[in-house]
Amino acid sequence: MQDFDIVIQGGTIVTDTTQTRADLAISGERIAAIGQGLRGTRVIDATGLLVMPGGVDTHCHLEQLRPDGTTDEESFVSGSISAFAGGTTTAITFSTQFKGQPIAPSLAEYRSRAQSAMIDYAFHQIITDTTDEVIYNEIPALAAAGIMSLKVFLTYDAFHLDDRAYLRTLAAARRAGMLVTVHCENYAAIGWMSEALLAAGLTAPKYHAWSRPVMLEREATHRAIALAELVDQPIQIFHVSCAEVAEEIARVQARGVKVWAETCPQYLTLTAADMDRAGMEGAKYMCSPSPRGEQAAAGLWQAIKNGTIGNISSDHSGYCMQGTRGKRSAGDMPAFPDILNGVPGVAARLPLIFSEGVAAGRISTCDFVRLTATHPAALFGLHNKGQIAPGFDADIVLWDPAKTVVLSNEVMQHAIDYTPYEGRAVTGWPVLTMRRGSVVMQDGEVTAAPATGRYLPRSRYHLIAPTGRLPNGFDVSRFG
Ligand code: DUC
Ligand code: ZN
Ligand code: ZN
Repeated sequence: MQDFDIVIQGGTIVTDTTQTRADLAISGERIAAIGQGLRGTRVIDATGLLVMPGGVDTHCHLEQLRPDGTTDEESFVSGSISAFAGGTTTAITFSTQFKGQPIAPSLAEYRSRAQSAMIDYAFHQIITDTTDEVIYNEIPALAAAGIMSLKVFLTYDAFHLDDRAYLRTLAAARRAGMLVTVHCENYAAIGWMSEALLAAGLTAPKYHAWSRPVMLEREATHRAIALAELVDQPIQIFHVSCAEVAEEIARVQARGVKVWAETCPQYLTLTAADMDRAGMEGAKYMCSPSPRGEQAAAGLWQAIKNGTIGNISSDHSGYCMQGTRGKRSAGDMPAFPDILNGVPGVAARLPLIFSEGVAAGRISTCDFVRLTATHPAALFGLHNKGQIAPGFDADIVLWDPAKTVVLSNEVMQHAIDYTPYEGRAVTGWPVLTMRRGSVVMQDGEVTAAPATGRYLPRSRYHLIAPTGRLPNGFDVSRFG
């Protein structure tokens, strides 16, 4: 019998649909075989462990550029270390267009920075300014460069697209065969609410949640979907925070509209009450949409179980509590609208979802793999990722389902100076991470060298093709 480069022996192989006691063989960078009694030059003992695809995190902010020429604090190197520590091997990160500027220069800068990554990576392109040049030349050029997903924000001064700009982006994406991801919150209402809260002297972090209640996410989600239906452009709704929003999505999914949904661990584990702490402490839990009430997590788990939500990403968006580039970039005790929104979570994602999902009996181990690796990879056209089968990249995590770990900032191994999950105990832990056949983390020690990650260009794929159902049969994207 042939000797493979590596054989992982004695574990339980988990895919999105099956769970089998078998050996897994790797040749070079790829999975070569699954079977019994496989022989390898190197043998890894996985007795008592789950053998799962490395996590695919399709929403992860690393070294994101800022308009002033600086970047967010989590670099591609530190973010890769944190990803590997938490069992994730692939991430989609964000290239940003700045208002008043073309895409190409910031994309070139971002691509160059990304070369230091150790994870394999692809990009979403954030669209903030829909000039004719962007719509008719730069978006098609993105597709040619393998960037097949756009992100648009329906809120934030610096990013917000109005309905017409959103429609132009949808039409351009349809022509280019891309998926559009959408941050759904009502811009005008949040601005108006925030001004009123400040006028009333309500400035603390907890008022972040008051400034953007559920109906503002629900309304924007409804509008984002309705306009996508007008154009017949598939979309994924980012970071769904509660059942009321999931219900908007479920209703149109039932009609066959191509709308997918993502949620994140913070909406399953944190609540608005976490922001109600003294001083700046509450800012540690501030993200957008806001964490919701006590009942939100139960509603989201229901939407996960019934298939409305198929992707659980981290939305890793880390900002330090100390220093001048993070949560305090506008001062020591800024009012809530001036505090950067986001929480770190690329390392915590898989352990939190395994613990709250599988160990707590809410989802199966196969569901876990589907939600955190297989479906996100398929939805975003990462065709060699997210599955354990011959021919796929040998991105593997060996997972101890019984190991209990108390989360701490040190364990996260990121560049951010806190974790919102400090002190939380989880059951289930990654003990070894392999990226394309190389062990990159074992027992918490990350060994990958910078610049060993690979850019993953994508091309057109069927899953995100338009449905062909157009109002009055008129394809507005050919003219609009
Ligand atoms: N939306 C994101 O997707 N990430 C960070 C902040 C935000 O509002
Ligand atoms: Zn967002
Ligand atoms: Zn994000």
